[in-house]
Amino acid sequence: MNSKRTKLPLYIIATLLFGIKTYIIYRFMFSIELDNSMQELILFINPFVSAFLVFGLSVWFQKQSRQMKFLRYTALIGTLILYFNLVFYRSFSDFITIPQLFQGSNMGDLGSSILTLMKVYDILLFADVAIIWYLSKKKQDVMAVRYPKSGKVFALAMSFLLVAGNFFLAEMERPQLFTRAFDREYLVKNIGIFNYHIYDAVMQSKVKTKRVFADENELTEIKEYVNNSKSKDKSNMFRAAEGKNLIFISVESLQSFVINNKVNGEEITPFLNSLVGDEDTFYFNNFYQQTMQGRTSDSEFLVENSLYPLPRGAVFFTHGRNEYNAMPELLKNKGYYTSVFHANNKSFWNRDQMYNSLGYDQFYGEDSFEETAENTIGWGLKDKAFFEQSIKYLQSMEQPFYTKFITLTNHFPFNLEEEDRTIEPYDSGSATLNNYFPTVRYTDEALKQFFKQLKDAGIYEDSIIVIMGDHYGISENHYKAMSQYLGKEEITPYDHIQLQRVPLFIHIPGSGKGKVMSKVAGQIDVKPTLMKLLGVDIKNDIYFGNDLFSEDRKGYVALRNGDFISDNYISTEGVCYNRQTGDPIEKANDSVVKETTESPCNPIKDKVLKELGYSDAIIYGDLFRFEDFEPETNDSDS
Ligand code: GP9
Ligand code: MN
Repeated sequence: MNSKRTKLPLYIIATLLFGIKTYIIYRFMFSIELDNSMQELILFINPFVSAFLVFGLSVWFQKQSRQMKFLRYTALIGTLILYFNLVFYRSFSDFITIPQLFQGSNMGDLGSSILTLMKVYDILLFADVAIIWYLSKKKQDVMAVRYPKSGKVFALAMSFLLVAGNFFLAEMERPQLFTRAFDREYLVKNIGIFNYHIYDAVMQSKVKTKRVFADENELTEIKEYVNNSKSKDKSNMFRAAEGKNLIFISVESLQSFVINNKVNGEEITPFLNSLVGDEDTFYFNNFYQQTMQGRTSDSEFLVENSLYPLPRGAVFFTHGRNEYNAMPELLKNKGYYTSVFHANNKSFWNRDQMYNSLGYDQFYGEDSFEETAENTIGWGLKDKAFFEQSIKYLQSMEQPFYTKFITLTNHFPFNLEEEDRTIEPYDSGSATLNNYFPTVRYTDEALKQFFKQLKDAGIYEDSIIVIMGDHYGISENHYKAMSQYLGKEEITPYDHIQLQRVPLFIHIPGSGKGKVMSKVAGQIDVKPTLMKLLGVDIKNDIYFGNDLFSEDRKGYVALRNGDFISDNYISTEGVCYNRQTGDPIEKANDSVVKETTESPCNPIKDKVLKELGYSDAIIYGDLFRFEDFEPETNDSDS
């Protein structure tokens, strides 16, 4: 009988047919962006790897008929999964996630338009299933395999090896692909749609269990802590901007070290520098970014909620469906119209979903802007075009409004065309640092133009404008060049913490009270500060920041890894430094104080860790679903 068998068993044929079909769908039916040949290669490989992983399991069936049946049905089910995703994608430009599948409204939308989303030629996507079906019925004898145990084990080992190889390449191409829980498009592009669904299912069940075991009483202790750490006094800025529009600009990768600084003898940020010391602007020069793996999205999370992002993964992605009591919702209750402008794909960082949970009315994503070859670079629309194209939306927007703008041009690797460069790159061993300066300058100019456009549109006077850097742009990999630029021998752990400072400007036209504020502050403080400025009642809110205009403050800023900056100390890598001098705190016998009981950093460290833990408990347990945040009275004053 064996002599009759072909060299090409059905499970191999199925792998090839299904693999090539999947590749065609990825490449030509989903609009997956491929930036380099490595990504092309990974996208080509992963369909075959996934197909082999599944079809390869068929060799374990003793009975030929079972083997054939397994291949028929897995090919059919696999194709249906692909096809559902395709139909869904045609409507939402996104891949299905498990929670979405159970979200009635999305599926309802899809239901009504489903016929328009299906094309006649889609039938061709089932061609391989038909072939596999036919061969499995008619050629069972020649196409089934009967491997000895070792052959079966070999097939299994092969498939694991291929998967490992695929994941290795993916991790190389996109480091921390899994822990950073990126965009779904990145996952699909790198590990394929089937592995993506498995990943999604694992994530989902992890999130669900933590949530299931959470209970309402956990909030009691947290509330007590939070109420003790809130600012209690009423600052002279309380309600200073009541009724004004809030225009919040999150500036990509803008760090504080460029402010009032020069490169090649030229100012880097002339416009922002003009705001420092301006009578209508509060500039915070000791303001720290507190993000983790979720980068821009983490900084958004900090700002909107005054809660900490998660120690791993992006909370936007992992807890996009939680209950929050965020700025958009609070402002909406006060009659504001709330929106976000960001010229990137809407599902990036799961923003489309998260913005709903945060209570935004509208998200102007990539599809609200006109992109051409001239007005885009790197990550997409250039900042100048971005602001320019946004003005028309602002002009027709109901006031008061809260809008958040997220810029893009100053993103790693800081590409900029020659004609957009108004200052020359720096000259060091790091192209990243070198090119950072001209893109920062470009964004500075875009901001200057935007202020003018707001004035011309008659929006400026009735608005307050907040400008904040989202996170660092220059990573530790470029610290050699950085030390050269800063004229230091090396970047020490203390310097590294100081490089986590990002600018915060609060510009209030007509205020006249503007000044430079040097108190230690962080992104966690933005929400209470702005809410008090706009006269929003947050007495019953649960948050970890302080009002930056208040005198009653905790006196420290916690970084997500447990490091902190306090009024007097900086704690990092287990060493306590004097914040002013940068010197490690010394013991009498000259040795550096490690963070033991004798270290002055120690009591603060305890609070920091406690606070981070409370914030995590809120998110993992989705504890806000148990809380009713309604303010007690309408005219409450804090
Ligand atoms: C992407 C933009 C940049 O939409 O916000 O994200 P980042 O890589 O900085 O987190
Ligand atoms: Mn960013």
